[in-house]
Amino acid sequence: MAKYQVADIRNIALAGHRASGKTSLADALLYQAKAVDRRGSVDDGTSISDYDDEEHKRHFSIDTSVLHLEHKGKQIHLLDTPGDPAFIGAALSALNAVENVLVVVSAANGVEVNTRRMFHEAGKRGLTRLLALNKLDADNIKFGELLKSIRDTFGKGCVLFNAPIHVGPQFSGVVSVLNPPEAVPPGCAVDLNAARSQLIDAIVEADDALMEKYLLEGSISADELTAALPKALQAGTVVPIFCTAAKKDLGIAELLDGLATYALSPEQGKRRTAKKGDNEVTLEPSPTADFVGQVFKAVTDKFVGNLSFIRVFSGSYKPDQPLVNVRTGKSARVAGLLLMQGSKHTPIPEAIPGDIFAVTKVEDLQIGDTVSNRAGAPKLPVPQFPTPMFGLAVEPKARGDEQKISGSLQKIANEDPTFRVTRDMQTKELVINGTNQLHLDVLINRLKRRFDLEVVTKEPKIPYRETITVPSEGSHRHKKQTGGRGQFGEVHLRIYPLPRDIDSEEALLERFATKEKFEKMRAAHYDPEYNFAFIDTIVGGTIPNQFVPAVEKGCKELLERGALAGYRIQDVAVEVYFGKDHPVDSSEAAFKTAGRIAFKNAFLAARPVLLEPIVEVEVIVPTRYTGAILGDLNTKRARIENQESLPGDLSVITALVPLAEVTRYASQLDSITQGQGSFSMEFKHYDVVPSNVQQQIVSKAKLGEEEDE
Ligand SMILES: Nc1nc2c(ncn2[C@@H]2O[C@H](COP(=O)(O)OP(=O)(O)OP(=O)(O)O)[C@@H](O)[C@H]2O)c(=O)[nH]1
Ligand SMILES: [Mg+2]
Repeated sequence: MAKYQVADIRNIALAGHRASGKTSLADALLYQAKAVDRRGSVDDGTSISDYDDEEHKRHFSIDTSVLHLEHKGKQIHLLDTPGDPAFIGAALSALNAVENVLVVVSAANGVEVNTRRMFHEAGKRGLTRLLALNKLDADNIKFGELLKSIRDTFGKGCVLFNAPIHVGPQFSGVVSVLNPPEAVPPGCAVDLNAARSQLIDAIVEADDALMEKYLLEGSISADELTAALPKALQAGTVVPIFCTAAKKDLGIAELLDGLATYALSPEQGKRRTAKKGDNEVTLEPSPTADFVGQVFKAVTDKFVGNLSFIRVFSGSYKPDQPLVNVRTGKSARVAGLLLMQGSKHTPIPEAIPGDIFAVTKVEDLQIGDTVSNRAGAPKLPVPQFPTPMFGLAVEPKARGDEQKISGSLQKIANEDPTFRVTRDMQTKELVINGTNQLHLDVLINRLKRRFDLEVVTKEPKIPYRETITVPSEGSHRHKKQTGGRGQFGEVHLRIYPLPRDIDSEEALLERFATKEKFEKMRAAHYDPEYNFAFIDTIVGGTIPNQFVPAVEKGCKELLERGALAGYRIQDVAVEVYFGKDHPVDSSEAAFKTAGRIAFKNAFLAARPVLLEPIVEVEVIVPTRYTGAILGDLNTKRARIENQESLPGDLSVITALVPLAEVTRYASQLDSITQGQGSFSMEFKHYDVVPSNVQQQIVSKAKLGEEEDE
């Protein structure tokens, strides 16, 4: 039996912009709650939460760390997420494991790009949001303006639960707004009465009866307000603000009390739904329900091997039960359940709904996998992550390491949903994709430290795509007579642009490969990866049935190789309708080659174009830089979507820009704004490359004539 009940659990992610003080708050909270016996510090490289060597060296968080503490009878699981957009995958993943998000704002810097991002991501998931205004001890803080900008940006529901006594270097602590003291302490940064009415207004907003009482009687007790809070927090009409200086341990005891008192338990928070066949099932946090959990983090630890972090959504789990991966159906034995404290862990006998624990050495558990203790359990939706678009070609430093490097990079990719490893079919180079340069730098270092493998990187790779704009046709006769048995195969085909919104074989048959359009259709196959259709309308066995799959294979080879400039092909349908064979010389290999070259001939005649990835860039800068930012974006083929002013004399600019133009935006923005701007970038869609740019890319690629091998 666990020491605590489901109602006692509080799962809280710390999120927000880089360097706002999330990790420092985590260290301070752990120490305050006596969950650790020493006070960790980011600056000294002794943080309990940023425990990784790379984190120590760089002084920022790279992955989410999982921590826990007990306070006022509550079991609090804290997930400290990284704030740099490079590691957005880890931060988003953590949001799927909690009911509450404490968005940390640096009082010195105000609202920044990732503050907004995480606040909205939490809202989208129906999570309860709380705010910490940290670094209140820093110089040049204008508290009134800061508060106004927060309320203007995130809504009037953002209300002070406590207020600072002095701000800046004299900041000495906080005073409660909900239960204000009789005498207002000198130096209080706000008018406590006004702050309290704002707080009450926000709370009664979610409760009609209370609102009525308030309007009639003009006052409301602290107890009544507290009782009404869970509903308001659930509805998001109240977003409590706590004031802190993590580095000086000020406001930490009050924040800890606040989290234990106001954060929602798994029973109060929003339920998650899973799918069982076609049915939606709501996962109830009942200890006696069937066990369902989800993996939200996976790492390989030097000492214990692979570690998978699981959040329990319903039912209880004990280590003597099998752990079934619902995706693969595979069942594993676990050695034990671990309660994590950064890099340290203690065994626990059981996990109940809401719990967060880790297991070791279970193979093939990926982020997003649903786990249960029996087969056929409902499956939670796999979380979506931004598509990693920043690519670098890598090459081993030492000869002979190729195999090891691609295998080890694959292991790293399993732990990071925003990292991918592929091979460029044209250049045969290994290409890694991540969110940005910093992200890839960190992972290349990880490759070195963990696997002792070194790579050199080459210029950024843009994942262009090739497609066609009009239907066309092509054929090829592959004939070779080089002593002994010859080779013979002839293929005739037509190709068509395939609409991009087709996403399954059913959709293909319904909307494109219909009997009306392809009267002689014998079969139609769909490949979602390339949005590619292969349609067989061969009459009278001009290509014998046993060779048709080889023709399809040949076409698929071209999809990967590209025809115009060596990039992947997408959005094309191929209709094979005629061919010739030879009773002795025909072979699979011959038809494969004939199919590939016929497709290529048709492709090049179908007004092919290159597509390029377009990203949405959001930039926040002090208003005086707006002109410079817009001017620079204009030279980058950008389409400005929106420009707004933010409180605090800031501007936010959103633009759609070809990825190729912004691979070095981090350093460019820094130099335009002297380091005072921040930005985020996310893949949106593919668009046709302007023809002058296409010419440059195509001539650079200089694809050789297709070998008629
Ligand atoms: N003056 C002051 N500095 C602080 C405070 N809290 C954190 N810092 C400093 O701010 C820097 C960043 O702190 P972190 O705790 O690493 O910030 P973070 O939000 O975890 O950063 P990321 O992990 O990169 O997102 C460190 O140098 C801290 O010492 C504070 O309350 N006051
Ligand atoms: Mg951190």
